[in-house]
Amino acid sequence: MELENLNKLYTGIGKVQFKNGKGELLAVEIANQFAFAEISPYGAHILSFIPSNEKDILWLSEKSFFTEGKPIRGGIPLCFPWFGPNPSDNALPPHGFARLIYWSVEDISDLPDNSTRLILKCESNDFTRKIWPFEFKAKLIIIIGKKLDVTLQFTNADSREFKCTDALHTYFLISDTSNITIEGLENSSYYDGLQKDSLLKQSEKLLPIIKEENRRYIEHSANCIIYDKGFGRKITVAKRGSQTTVVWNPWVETSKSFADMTPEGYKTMVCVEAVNAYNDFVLLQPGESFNLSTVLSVERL
Ligand code: TA6
Repeated sequence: MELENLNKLYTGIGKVQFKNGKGELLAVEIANQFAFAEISPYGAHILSFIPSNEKDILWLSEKSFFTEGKPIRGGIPLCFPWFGPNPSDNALPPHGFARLIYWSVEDISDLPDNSTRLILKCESNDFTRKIWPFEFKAKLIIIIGKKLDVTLQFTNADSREFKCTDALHTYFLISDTSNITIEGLENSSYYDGLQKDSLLKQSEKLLPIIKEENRRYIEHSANCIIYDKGFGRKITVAKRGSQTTVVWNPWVETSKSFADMTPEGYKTMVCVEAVNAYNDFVLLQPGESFNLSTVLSVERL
C-alpha cells in the first residue's frame, strides 16, 4: 500500500508515521507515552525501541544493507522457517526467508493501557514455495509499551504437517562488551556453535563477553538480564514459547566475514535470542498455530 494511504488509514492512532526509511525501505515510526519504535515491513523487522528517557535498547549496524533480498543486520531479525543454515541445503538463505520478504500491515491500534499494537502479516507465495514447499500464514504482533512485547505467530495452512525451527534474533545495544555480563544462564547446558558436537554446562552465574560466543542453551526458558555498567542499566529479556536461548557475539575475526558490520561493531552489540531449535523444534498439524514471544524491558541500575 502507498505511503500516503497508510498514513491516512492510521491517523488518530497515537503517533504513527509511515515513511521511506533507510535505503528507501518502507518503515513505520510509532511513538507513545512509553517509547518510540521504528519497524520496517521488510522482514517485519523491528529496527529501534527507545523507551522514554533511555537510549535505544536495540543495536543496528552502521553498515547494514537496507536492500531487498538481503537481511538487515541488527534490530530483531525473524528466523523462520528455519534457524541457522537450512538442514538439507546450504544454498538456501540462512535463517529462512521471513526476514527477506515484505510483510503487510494488518492493524495498528491503541490498547486500553495506552500501549500501541502493530500487527504485520504474511503468507506463503511463489517465492516462499520455491524455498519451502508448505502453505503457511504468519503474523508479527508488536506491542509498544513500557516493555516491547513481540510475538511471532505462524499457522500451518497446508494439508500436511510441517516441522520448523525459528527465532527472534534480537541484537541489543550495549555500551561496550567489557562493561556487560549476562545473568540467567547458570547451570544451563549449551552447544558451543563453534564446536557443535558436545554439550557443555555453564557454571558461572554471570556470563561476560570477552571472546567470540555462539552459545545455544537447550531446555532454557528463564529470563536473561544484561547488566551494562557503562550505560547504567539492565535489560531483561523474557520469553514465551521457547526452550532454546542463543547468546551470540561474533568478536574480531568472525566480524571480518560480515560486509555489513564495521570492524568495531561487535563491541557494542550482543544477541540474546528466543529460539526454537534442536529438540525444541515446532511440529504443526494442518490448521495449528504456534507463538514465540520475547519481552524486553529496561531499568536503571
Ligand atoms: O544466532 C547466532 C547465529 O546463528 C550465528 O551462528 C551467526 O552466524 C548469526 O546467527 C548471524 O547470522 P546471519 O545469517 O544474520 O549473518
